[in-house]
Amino acid sequence: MTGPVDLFGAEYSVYVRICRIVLAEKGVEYTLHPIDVFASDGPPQDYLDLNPFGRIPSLRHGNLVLYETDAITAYIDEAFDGPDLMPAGIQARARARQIMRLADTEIYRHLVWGVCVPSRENAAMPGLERAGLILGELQRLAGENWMAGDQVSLADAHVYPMLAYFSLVPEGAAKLAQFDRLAQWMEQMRELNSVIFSRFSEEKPSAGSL
Ligand SMILES: N[C@@H](CCC(=O)N[C@@H](CS)C(=O)NCC(=O)O)C(=O)O
Repeated sequence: MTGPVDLFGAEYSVYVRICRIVLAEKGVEYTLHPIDVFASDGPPQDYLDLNPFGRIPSLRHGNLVLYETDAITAYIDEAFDGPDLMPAGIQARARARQIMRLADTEIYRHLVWGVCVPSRENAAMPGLERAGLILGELQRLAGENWMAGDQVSLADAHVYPMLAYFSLVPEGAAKLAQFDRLAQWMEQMRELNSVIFSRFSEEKPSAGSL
């Protein structure tokens, strides 16, 4: 399928950033259309035509409109030239999918919404209690250099933005430092152009602290 690629969402969103990392790793040009789901009056009405649930991101390519990040990233990987972003081996692919699910069910819920978001309001961070379990398990499941397989994959793109927010919180950074392979993986990810290009505003050198 041909046609322009349009991504709808906000730069602050972890799920939008996952898609941006994947688009950049594939070398796909796209236009990012800003949609602020947390605006006081909610997302614009015409965005709800793309995603009636009002969540970001959504992707439009030709006449295909998709929402749900794992569907979007799998589509980008399969529809465009560029490096394969799923490992070749069946077991490594299974591991990549498992890690992506784990990111949605545990990391996003407990380490982003249970740590990063409350930290901005100086509120208690209930997710910190679960951080050791989550990070320990993630480190156990992860491959030697990348999350799954021997090169960057959709799983790396899925996990990084969530842990980037977590590591911006001092307590989160301290927890991550206890998991040496994960900490090293974070450093390696920070050097990818796709990750640099999609940095959250808080990660940019001029940013103040959260
Ligand atoms: N399951 C969705 C989750 C997307 C999601 O939760 N996005 C957040 C921003 S990072 C959002 O739109 N939140 C607004 C809301 O839930 O109303 C996906 O994989 O794309």
